[in-house]
Amino acid sequence: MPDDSLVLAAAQGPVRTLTLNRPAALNSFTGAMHRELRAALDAVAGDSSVRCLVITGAGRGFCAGQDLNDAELGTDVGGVVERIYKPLALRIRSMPVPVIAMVNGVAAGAGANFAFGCDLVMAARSASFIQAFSKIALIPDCGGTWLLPRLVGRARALGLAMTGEKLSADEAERIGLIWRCIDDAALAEQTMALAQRLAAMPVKALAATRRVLDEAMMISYADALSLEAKAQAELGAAGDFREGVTAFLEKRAAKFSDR
Ligand code: T3D
Repeated sequence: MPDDSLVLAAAQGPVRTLTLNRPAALNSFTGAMHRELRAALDAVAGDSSVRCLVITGAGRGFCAGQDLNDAELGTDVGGVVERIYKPLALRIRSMPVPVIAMVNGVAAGAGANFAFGCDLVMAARSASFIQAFSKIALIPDCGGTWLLPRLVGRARALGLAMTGEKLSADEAERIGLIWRCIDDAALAEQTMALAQRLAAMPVKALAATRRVLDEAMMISYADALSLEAKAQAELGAAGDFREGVTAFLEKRAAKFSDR
């Protein structure tokens, strides 16, 4: 029987894959899909056996942003952004494991910024990114105003946001907006290889890297150095650090387990 869940979950060892599953509407967000996604993300965060998360879309699209037909969300745009998109963006950014967006097709509006909020974006060569907001008289949300200038600079951020032009995955990689553009046929395999590689790494340190790097962008150089010292104090007292150093000295592969 086909699974009619709006978010599908699959495990491959320590890697969990969540697939947005509304392919007929390019996996655009409805209230119901938001609720399933939030529950699935919370489940991943609470499951210590998961060490890397991959998020992708079913069918030919990744996510076309807000479902513009969804009556549940259509009435109070500001409220929806505050109550639903903000917690989603913050949830992704606070996951205890690395998060990879595997962008299999078009990512538009909040769907594009949802992907950019992930730690690494792997996109199919046929995929594209569209800041579709200006076409419906909105501004970029789901973190777009914060993420875009930091990822590609003000000029490109404004160009993308104002024109709403479609950006190819090739070009997105070239300008540093995403991690890798991959031939379509190799996307799943290469993404899973990366996910398994990250899962074998000290994921607690990787999540701390994301947190400190984000915070460091908003504070002084001296404060960033202090923040690094604080994070290293915590990580240096943890088991993964002892294991990493011991493994190096014993000339063997490290087995990391902290989360
Ligand atoms: O409350 C709030 O609104 C606040 C939150 C705002 C956040 C946002 O994300 S605002 C931005 C919303 N997204 C968009 O404006 C994108 C709209 N979609 C498009 O521009 C195009 O669909 C794409 C460029 C993404 C892809 O174009 P194309 O030609 O490859 O596909 P298509 O034919 O347009 O779409 C395929 C189907 O998906 C189609 O349905 P149909 O005709 O086959 O029954 C289309 O209506 C549906 N679809 C695509 N995007 C959405 C959608 N249905 C509802 N909402 C969508 N966003």
